[in-house]
Amino acid sequence: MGIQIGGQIEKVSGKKLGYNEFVERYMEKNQPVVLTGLMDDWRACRDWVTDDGQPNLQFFTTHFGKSKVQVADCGTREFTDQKRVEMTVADFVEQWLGGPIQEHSNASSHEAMSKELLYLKDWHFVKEYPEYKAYTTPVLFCDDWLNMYLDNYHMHNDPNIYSENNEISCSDYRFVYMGAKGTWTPLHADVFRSYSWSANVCGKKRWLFLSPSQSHLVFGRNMKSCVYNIFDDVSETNVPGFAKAIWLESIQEPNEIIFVPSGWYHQVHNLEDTISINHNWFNAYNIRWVWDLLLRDYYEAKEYIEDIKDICDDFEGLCQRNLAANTGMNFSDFLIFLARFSLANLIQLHYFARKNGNHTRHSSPIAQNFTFNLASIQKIASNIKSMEDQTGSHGFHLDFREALNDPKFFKLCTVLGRQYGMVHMEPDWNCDTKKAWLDDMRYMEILGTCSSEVSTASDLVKFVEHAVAEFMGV
Ligand SMILES: O=C(O)CCC(=O)C(=O)O
Repeated sequence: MGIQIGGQIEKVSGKKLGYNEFVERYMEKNQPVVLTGLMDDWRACRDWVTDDGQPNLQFFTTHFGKSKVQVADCGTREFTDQKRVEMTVADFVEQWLGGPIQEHSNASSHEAMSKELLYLKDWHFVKEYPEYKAYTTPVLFCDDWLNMYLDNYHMHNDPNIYSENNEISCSDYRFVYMGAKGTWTPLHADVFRSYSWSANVCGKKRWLFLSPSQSHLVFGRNMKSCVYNIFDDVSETNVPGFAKAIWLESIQEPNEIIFVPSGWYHQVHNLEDTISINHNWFNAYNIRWVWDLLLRDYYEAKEYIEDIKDICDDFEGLCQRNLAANTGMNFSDFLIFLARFSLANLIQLHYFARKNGNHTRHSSPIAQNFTFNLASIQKIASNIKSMEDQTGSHGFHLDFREALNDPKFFKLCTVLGRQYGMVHMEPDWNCDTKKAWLDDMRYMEILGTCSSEVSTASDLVKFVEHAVAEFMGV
């Protein structure tokens, strides 16, 4: 029996959709949408596509042929994902052009037919070729805390976990995907339960989505193993709810961008030879999802080693190390990220108030956004604090005064200002130099009136509360 499709994802003109409307209708409500008309001037759409709309594979070999990339063998499962191999782009293109020609009209026999179909995935193209400027991120997706942060800091720093491999794979979440007709991505929800957007430079994709309220229906009885391929003959005994799941579908055409909300499980099939660009990101609207996943993964990591608890010197430490290895960050990483980000928002807000007058902060969308960010961080930090009885407290250390002298932090602040300037169409609102920043910060009473060091969730809550009270008149 096939899957039940309940409807199609809405398609909307991205040119006509204002930022606030995108927030209200899709980000805040966590609903998927396909946006058209946002890729008109992308260099990728010219350079990477032949006149007849096919991937210009020769261009990749000539210009990026030496890049080492991860390639999934779509016919071979390895644990919860497809088997991956590393190869150069030139070798990938050669195999694609020389590979077997296969027809895929019936998705139900997909696995048998997709043997040796190679799919280049998760290519950190922007990191590798920053000068090339293949595309500009649409403004609707610019409120991106994840990539802003990773451009300056690592999410996790433990040298025991932090391998060279990790260095590349965790450097950012901006990717290029390339695959022939028939390549596909198994059912999953995105990393950190982030949002993602995926843009078709050429080719066509079929997306199948399951809303988070139904995600339990694709898990086995123990809620641990997720269905791999929804077109397989999924056993009623192993996954009792599967037949009840109602899927949403989208056929994504070239030059269309799909917005994938947090926690929506999805499976994706390339219906034609396809190149796509995608980003994962999170911000104040979905940061709650990131924390919920982290907490769930923490309990799972703990349960997994429960039997060695009594013989373990530092059981909590081991849980946190395993959490970082499995999820990509642990509680301290998350807290330090939140602390840096709250300071950056606070500085921007303070700077805004000094430049434009305190009275403008309620009417300005940009100031409202910084305020909203701080409020969302405060909520999450309070939640982490309230869990500390169960999870223990998680040592991290951030000295705000030291951060102010750190060039990486300056960059984070500056990029934050620039991004929100773009999002709210005030591109020039923040064009001051580093010197001006420093002068401004000297007046930051906040660092004088409450401790400038944070090392627990409680410290962070206090700091943000104090900041909110000081600058927002709350
Ligand atoms: O395009 C694909 O094959 C998968 C993309 C995806 O899962 C995503 O962007 O979240």
